This record gives sequence, structure tokens and C-alpha cells, in this order.
Amino acid sequence: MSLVNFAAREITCKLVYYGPGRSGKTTNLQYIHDRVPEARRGRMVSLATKTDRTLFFDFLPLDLGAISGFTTRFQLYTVPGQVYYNATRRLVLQGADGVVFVVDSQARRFDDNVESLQNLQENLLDQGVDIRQLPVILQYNKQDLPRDLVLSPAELDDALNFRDVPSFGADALTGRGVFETLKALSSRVLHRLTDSGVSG
Ligand SMILES: Nc1nc2c(ncn2[C@@H]2O[C@H](COP(=O)(O)OP(=O)(O)O)[C@@H](O)[C@H]2O)c(=O)[nH]1
Ligand SMILES: [Mg+2]
Repeated sequence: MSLVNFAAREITCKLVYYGPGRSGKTTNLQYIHDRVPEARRGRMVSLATKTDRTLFFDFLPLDLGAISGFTTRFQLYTVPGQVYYNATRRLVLQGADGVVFVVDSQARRFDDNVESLQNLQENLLDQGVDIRQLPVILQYNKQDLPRDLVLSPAELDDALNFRDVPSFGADALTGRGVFETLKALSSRVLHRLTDSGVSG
């Protein structure tokens, strides 16, 4: 749920990067963080765990839009993908305004994507959120890998994108598709806010 600060005329939206372990969530955030001017971004906060550098969140004010006189601020979070970190995932997911689901396009990781997508749906449902009501974007990451190792965006759309949400092929390492994904999600989230009647 977005936070509205009427005194500061600022709206804070929470965007969560979800997906299986090592699909490229952290790489997305790192790429974005590196490209936002220092004056416009908060510090990247990292909560390292024993086995994984994934467990971190950060805070990024991004100039991605304004709603009738309000500044919008976006908080970007990643979740740890590993199955056993579900408690953390649930915590990070709480109050999310939108989700980027980062798919690992490698064919051998297909089942992990499905499992993680189901896990997202379950965790949202436990928090009373129907995934169909939440802005979600699919990102098919690692499209730079050799063609015989990865499924194409069209194949992944067929296999995973039942709800026909916006989807983007990406290579987060080089940044291809990273800002397209973020902009698609943030504009959906802002639209939703506008529709729900936040105004000056
Ligand atoms: N080839 C390729 N490797 C990637 C891409 N995105 C991330 N990786 C690599 O995949 C591994 C896991 O990435 P990371 O961002 O830590 O995954 P996370 O667990 O989802 O946060 C790292 O070695 C990354 O360098 C990509 O688009 N292409
Ligand atoms: Mg990570």
C-alpha cells in the first residue's frame, strides 16, 4: 500500500523484485541504482545472509512521474529466492504496490520459475491480495545466453504469462530491458493510484 505524506506532498510506492534464486533480481536493482543520480537516490542497504548476497533491499527515489502536485518516490526491494527464505519473502512482500517477477530464461530453470510464481501467488493470497489485482510485470532475464540454453520471450509468455501482463525480455547484466521493466511497473502503479483517487 502506498504511503501518502500530505505535508511533504510525497507518495511512496513499494516495488518488489520477486523470482527464483539467481534469476537476476539483485542485478536489476544494482543496474538501476548505478544509473540514478546520486542526489536522487538513497543508499543501497544490503542484508547479507550466509549463503546468498541476495537478501537486501534498497531505497531509490526515482523521477518516474508525478501525480497532481505530489512527488513520487519508489522503494525497490528484492527478495531472496531460495525456498527456505519464505518468511523473509513474505515480510518484504508486505504492502507491495507492484511486483516485477524476474524469470530466469534458462530452460533448466523453468520449474524453479513456476514454483516461485506459485509461491508469489500464495504469499500474496495469505496477505489478502489477489495477484490479479496487483500490478505485475514479467521480465524474461538472461536472454543474452545462447539460444539453445534459454526459452524465448514468446515461449515464456506461452508457458507463464496466463494473465497476459506486460512482459519484457532482458539481460540485466548489460541493462537491456531493465528500465523498460521498471517504467512499465511504475506507470501501472501510478495509474492505479490516480484511479483510486489520490489527488491534491
Ligand atoms: N548471462 C546473464 N547472467 C545474469 C543476468 N542477470 C544476472 N546474471 C547473473 O546471474 C547470477 C545471479 O544474479 P543475481 O542478481 O544475484 O540473482 P538474484 O538471486 O535473483 O538476486 C549472477 O552471477 C549474475 O551476474 C543476465 O541477464 N544474463
Ligand atoms: Mg539477489
